[in-house]
Amino acid sequence: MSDNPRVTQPHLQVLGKDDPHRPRYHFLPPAYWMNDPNGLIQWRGRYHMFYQHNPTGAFWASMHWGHAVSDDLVHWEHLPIALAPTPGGPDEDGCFSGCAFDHNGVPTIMYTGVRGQTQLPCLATSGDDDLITWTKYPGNPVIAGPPNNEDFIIFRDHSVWNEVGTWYQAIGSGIRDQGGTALLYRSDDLVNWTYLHPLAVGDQSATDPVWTGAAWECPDFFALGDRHALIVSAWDGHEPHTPVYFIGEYTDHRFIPQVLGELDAGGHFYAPQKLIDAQGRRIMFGWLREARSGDEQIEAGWSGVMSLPRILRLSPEGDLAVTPAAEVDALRQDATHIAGVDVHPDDRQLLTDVKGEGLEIEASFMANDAALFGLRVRCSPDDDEYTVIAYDAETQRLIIDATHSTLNPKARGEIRSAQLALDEDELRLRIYLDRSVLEVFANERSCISDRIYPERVDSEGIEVFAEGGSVRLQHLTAWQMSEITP
Ligand code: DQQ
Repeated sequence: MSDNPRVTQPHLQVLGKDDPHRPRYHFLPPAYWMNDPNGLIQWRGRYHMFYQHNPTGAFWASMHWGHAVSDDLVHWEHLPIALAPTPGGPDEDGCFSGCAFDHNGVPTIMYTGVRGQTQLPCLATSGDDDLITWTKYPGNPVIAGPPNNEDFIIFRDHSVWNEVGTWYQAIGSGIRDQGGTALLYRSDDLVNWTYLHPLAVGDQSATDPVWTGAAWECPDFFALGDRHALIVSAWDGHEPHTPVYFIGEYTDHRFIPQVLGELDAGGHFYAPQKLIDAQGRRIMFGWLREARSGDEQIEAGWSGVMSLPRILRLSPEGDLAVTPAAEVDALRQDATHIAGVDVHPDDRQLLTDVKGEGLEIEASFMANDAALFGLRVRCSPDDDEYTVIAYDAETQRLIIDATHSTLNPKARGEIRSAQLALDEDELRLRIYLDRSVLEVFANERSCISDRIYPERVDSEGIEVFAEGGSVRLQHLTAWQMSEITP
């Protein structure tokens, strides 16, 4: 049964070209809705990205798998939709999230087929090296239902791996009144699966250092240095909450988490997934959710953006280190360098040589005695609009304050923060501004992403500021970034 869905492609027509908020160097489909990255895989040297996609409008419905391919993780070519619901099949109401892997040279996908209220694991394979054509396994679903020894509240999304010839998969779930879980299964052939036990279980009554949710969506389990990492998207029972990571020991097919943290504290990065490339890099993408109203998204004709590729490493302290992939540097164009700016207590300075809506900014601060310091970006000349990227020395938190990012009352902005201890009082920032996208990486460790929708065309300024003491901006380089789409 060949199910390659040559459904009408929105891919020929780009929608929202005149929308000032449509990103230019982050990946998104030509039109309509996108959410989770799916099936990330390097195949025959090329990076493939599939993604949750509604090809009928810029709203969540009728999940298909969109598809794009890249040689460098940054420039993408749009390809036909890879998976579409099959009428009368176990995925007739949607092809939800999943992963891709190599089964003896055959590209294979495990995804969640949705039919009515039922969400079950389904398999598909591709016969071509461009991963264009996919055939669904006629015996789908390959697991008939969740285990019945507990009250599980969801059963979807897949992480599949091989251990010396045996297949394992973790499926996202939650144990009612207890917390999120990833259910571990084993198989010799990908078709017959035996349930083993929960790989790990969260505690929904605990909030420190981060709440891990009522259920876990999109589990991703993999070796990281000499440990293992489990990434899950904490779901609150109704909607996305936050992606979290656990690092720990994996022995006897049980995972014992030792470290828990938030992957991105901005509240708009969700459902991340990693791929492992030929260099052994763990490269993660996540869905950057919109923050403006549903009506505005539909009117714009597009919704949802993919984050830049992020490299995951184990830090020397045994924590997760996150940095942008080096390939992103290829987008840098004209550079402006600023060296040695002393900012006096409660002062703010406009960096007159730097402005824009499509920038990378690399900055290093020496904290001195300021209580709060950092940059303001996308500033209008008269303070109508601005977004603050700050470090609070007392609480040791990196902050994004988007409460003044737009004059549009329907594009909400919030204050979000992440724990960050400085190394020898130095704050190193890498900031990616791409119209409505803001991604901030700090000290090669923390990450906060946000969505901002400034209304004014002159909201392009960059300022440096200090409150309650002074700070030294040791150096700052800003690059105009080139577009990735024609
Ligand atoms: N999105 C998919 C689900 C997943 C959720 C549906 C996470 O498979 O649990 O679009 O954003």
